[in-house]
Amino acid sequence: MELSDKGKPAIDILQNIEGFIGYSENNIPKLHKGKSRSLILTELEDRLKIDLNYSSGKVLGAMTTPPHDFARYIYTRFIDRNLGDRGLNPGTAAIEKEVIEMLGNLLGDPFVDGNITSGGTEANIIAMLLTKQINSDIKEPSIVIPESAHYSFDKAAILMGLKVKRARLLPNFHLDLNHYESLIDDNTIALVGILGTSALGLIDPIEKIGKLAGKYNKYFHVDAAFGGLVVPFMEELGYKFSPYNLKIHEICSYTVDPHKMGMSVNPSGSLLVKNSNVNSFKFEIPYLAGGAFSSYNILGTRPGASAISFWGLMQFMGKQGFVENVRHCLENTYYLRDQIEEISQLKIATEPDMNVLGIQLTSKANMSLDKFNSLLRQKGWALGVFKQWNLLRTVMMPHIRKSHIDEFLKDVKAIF
Ligand code: 0PR
Repeated sequence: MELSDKGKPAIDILQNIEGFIGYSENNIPKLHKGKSRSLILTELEDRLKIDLNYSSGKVLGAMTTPPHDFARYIYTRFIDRNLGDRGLNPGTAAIEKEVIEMLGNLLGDPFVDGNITSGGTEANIIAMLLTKQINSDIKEPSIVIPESAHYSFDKAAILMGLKVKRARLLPNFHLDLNHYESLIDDNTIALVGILGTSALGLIDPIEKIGKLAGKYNKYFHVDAAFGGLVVPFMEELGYKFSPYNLKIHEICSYTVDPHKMGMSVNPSGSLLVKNSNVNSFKFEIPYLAGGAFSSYNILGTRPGASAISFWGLMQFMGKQGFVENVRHCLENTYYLRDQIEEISQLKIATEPDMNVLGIQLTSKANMSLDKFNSLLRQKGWALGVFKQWNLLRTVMMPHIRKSHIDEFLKDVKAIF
């Protein structure tokens, strides 16, 4: 049957094509024949069953977790607030400012400016845009990032025509600071350090990078999308860290994501900006109904409910609530680490700095990482895969229970 058959309804033609599986309902139903809510909800429940669910524990390698119930409630209640036009929503704008101050306070400096963003990607891109504007006289701008930096910096580089210089990692996956420094030159417009790398949750030497930023007079951005809401709470639990927070005066901006370890709703990131170091370059839209306001965002219309929910969640949980949550995540991390060390076919990639644990195969496994991962996937386990470092990532997010880890280990042992 040819597609060009004339005189036949299109659907008849389609039905004769190998692989045709049925009518796809990608048209809006005719208005007068809209379906009932319950029918639609039943259909959605049914269709979305194939999405992995967090309560199964199988989402063992992602940096997301179901948002806290109270954050969900607040989000839906105030879902109509648009921070893109702050003058129309002065209450929401004030709440956003308080959230930024609270995050700043947690990270060592309440006198920061900033905004809630759609996530870490947007925050990192804005930071690169800020330094690009500040250094507009540099014709071939480049940024120096650790090899372990998130893809958002590559996206920023593509968007702004930046050259990316990647500093090597040492065998233990920590940053090779000597190599990092060797990449800095006159064209460098940003130094980036990470608090909680995507692959292994490792902490870069933030204070030392700050010293380099001072020495070479460079813009310094810290990507604490994950670790920004982990490390301060670990300190409360007695863990000691070399200086990492906004008290380091060379830092210009800082990314922290409430939708990761802040247990808030998607989308919720944030960019904290140190006014003292950044000559307040903001985007101003003059024609808005609520009046001209400027912000650091790339998005226009943006969910005020993200700011409001995280404000409510911080009030509700208090510092102690987050501390307990982090304690639970760390207990699971160390439990998994100890168990992995008992399995001769596996080893940990490096000692964890927070609740992210990398797993590698030993020669005893006699199997490729791809094969191991696909066997785990067949059993439903979703881990992060970092092929360049031959490791699988597990993230002990708040929804993970010890019983999930035991299930995982049972399946792992059955593979060998
Ligand atoms: N900075 C770091 C250090 C990150 O790990 C991430 C993303 C970002 C920035 C960007 O954040 P957004 O995704 O909010 O823009 N970290 C997660 C990761 O790469 C993103 C993610 C989350 C991916 C859940 C998959 C997933 O299922 O793992």
